[in-house]
Amino acid sequence: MTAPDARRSAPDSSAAPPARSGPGASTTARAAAARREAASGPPAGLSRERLLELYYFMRLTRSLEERLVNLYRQGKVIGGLFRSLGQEADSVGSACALDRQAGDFLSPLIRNLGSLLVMGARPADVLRQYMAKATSPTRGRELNVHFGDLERGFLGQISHLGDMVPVMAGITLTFRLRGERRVGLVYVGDGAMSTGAFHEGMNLAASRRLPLVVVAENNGYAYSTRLERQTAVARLADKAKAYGVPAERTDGNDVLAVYEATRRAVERARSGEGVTLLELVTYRRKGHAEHDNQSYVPKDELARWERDDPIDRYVAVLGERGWATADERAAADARVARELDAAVADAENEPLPEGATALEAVYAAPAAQPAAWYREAPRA
Ligand SMILES: Cc1ncc(C[n+]2csc(CCOP(=O)(O)OP(=O)(O)O)c2C)c(N)n1
Ligand SMILES: [Mg+2]
Repeated sequence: MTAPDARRSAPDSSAAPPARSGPGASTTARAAAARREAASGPPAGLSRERLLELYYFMRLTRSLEERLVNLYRQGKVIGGLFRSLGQEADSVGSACALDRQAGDFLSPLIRNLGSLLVMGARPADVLRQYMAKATSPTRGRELNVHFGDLERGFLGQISHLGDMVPVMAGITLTFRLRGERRVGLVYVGDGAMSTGAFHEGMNLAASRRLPLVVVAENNGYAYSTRLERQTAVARLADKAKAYGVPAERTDGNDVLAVYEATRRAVERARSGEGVTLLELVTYRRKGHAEHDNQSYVPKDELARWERDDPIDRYVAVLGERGWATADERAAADARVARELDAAVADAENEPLPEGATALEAVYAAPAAQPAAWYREAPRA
């Protein structure tokens, strides 16, 4: 077993970031990193504008979540608040590898705000959703991230862990049956990979060679449960063998590595070669949600991963390679601040739904059957 794997699977709470392009990365990922190093050019398909866009979306994701934390502390966020601090490269790098023009489609989880933004979700809508405003995509009927936008290419998730894998198997089967060359991408957490639904979905998608990319986000925890306490498999990519599909294991805090690995998987899917399981090794730097104080997380582990921050790492790469100037980055930061100032001002001032509308667009109207779960008001 390689050193980083040994650290990640040790029962002594000493999970550490994987060595960059080191033994924890797959052979293909290492070769790609070496090629990039040698050529000193950006990965295939990435212009300077696109490289800067990756930075913009990671910054937007982090800043939007910071605005949400402020609103949460003011009591303006109605439900739970889920952070993706430290996982921005995972969401942004993978979603950017899809081809939106071709109609590629993704299924996000609670920690994929970055993916939603890449697909075109508007920050104001995310804020409205968290504040349960009447103007939110679900018109105040849901309190955070369970909303979809079929035109922009993302599905409204359901909370049941693992269930989006069979759902996306079904959606990509539809692409196949209609003769469309579209690709689906589904995210699944390390915890969700231990569900029956994950297994059934993987098996279906693999046996039918569906055009699906399965992104396993190994962030070390499921709620307060460490990885090694809920699965005996140290490298989640190894689970691919059970389904007969190829896998790649990549440093999830390196946005370019994530982008490249996802692109390879998307190309395989589009050319009819079927499913790829992509393990992104990253870390959940906050608790499960804002209400969780992470008391079960060793402080030194957290400190080590803070030093592996995906945005800091990308800023260093952009500077060293001369791919973006400090001025260009500052302009992207200013754009993020400007857009979020406007989005927060809009969303905060909008109304909550009227109580009398609570049942609208929830049940069929007129009801097919009388509702058995609430009593009609007594008639006068
Ligand atoms: C089938 C099922 N069991 C339990 C839960 C409760 N639950 C919600 S999120 C979560 C942890 C998820 O961990 P992981 O899949 O690793 O994703 P992460 O939160 O780390 O991104 C649990 C146990 C659920 N939603 N569905
Ligand atoms: Mg997890």
